[in-house]
Amino acid sequence: MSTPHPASLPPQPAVLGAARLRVDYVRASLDGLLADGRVLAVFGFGAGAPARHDDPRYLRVNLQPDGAAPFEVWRVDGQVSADRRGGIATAVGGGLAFGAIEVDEAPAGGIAVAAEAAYDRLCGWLADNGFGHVQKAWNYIDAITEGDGDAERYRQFCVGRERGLRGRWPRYPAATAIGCHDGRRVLQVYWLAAREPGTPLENPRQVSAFRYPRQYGPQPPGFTRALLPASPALPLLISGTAAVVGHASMHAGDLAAQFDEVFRNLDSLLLVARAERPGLPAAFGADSPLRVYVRRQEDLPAVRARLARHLPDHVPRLLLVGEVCRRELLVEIDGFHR
Ligand code: 3EB
Repeated sequence: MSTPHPASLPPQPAVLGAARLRVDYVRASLDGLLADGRVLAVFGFGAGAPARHDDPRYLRVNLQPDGAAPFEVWRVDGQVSADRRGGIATAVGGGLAFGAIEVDEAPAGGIAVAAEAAYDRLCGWLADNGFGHVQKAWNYIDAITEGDGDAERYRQFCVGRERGLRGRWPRYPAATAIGCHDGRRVLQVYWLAAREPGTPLENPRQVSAFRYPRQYGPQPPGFTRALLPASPALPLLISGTAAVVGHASMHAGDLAAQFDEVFRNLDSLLLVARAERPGLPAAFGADSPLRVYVRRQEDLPAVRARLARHLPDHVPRLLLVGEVCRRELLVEIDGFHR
């Protein structure tokens, strides 16, 4: 086939040149991974992972993995340029942006003020850099359920997050909020942003989190259950999904029953996503890397066994010890799907 003169080319289908993202769990050297100019971000997990790297694309999440964890690697279609300034680490490439910020709670004056500062600065960076649309935000919060009633740290985080946004986001992104126990009292937020808005998805089995009733705190959590990016080459971004039906926690203390409920929620979410994008596979597969957050370390063997019943072996999964933001919830799953 001869190559037509560029001027005679028909308008390109939207998928050409559209942002792409590949997410993999990889066992390799960190320096080796970062040598790839198309890597947007690399995550290490727990005390066994390097605490930091000069390269702004590396971030350690302080959650203990189940055994020796691989790195989670995000790759894009295009050269990535990374930067660290004013305490925000960022990487831009292939039409996407990764960013991470850590805010020390003590000088900030507590978790609410730290969350407000983190989200205010996140919004500022996005506005300055033309990435108007956060697709997903991950939030890691020390001692997330400490404090009673409205003083609980997660509820205060929700208050601060909303204040920091100052109404600047037309719609909520997908999100994860998980507790760690590293004692640092440093709020860690990172995000994936695009230039185009995506489609927020809600789960018909669950009350939208941003409509949770007052009993869960003064500020309903600002997130959507999943976000379908505009580019069909980007995966569905699934928020942290726990055993919440309606707005209630189900099966308090019963790990197996909570697990089944989480998978009913995920199945329901996939149905909604497939109604929007019929090309999405009906079941999780090799391109659906999932993170499984488990409250109690001693539950890990049971979680491994439970996962084997719900997922075929080729679905990549990473088990991390982390606390769901309601004390009675033992497990939460988030991830990507395409
Ligand atoms: C829930 O369904 C579980 O505050 O950003 C999941 C995902 C949860 C994200 C957040 C909270 C958040 O309410 C908790």
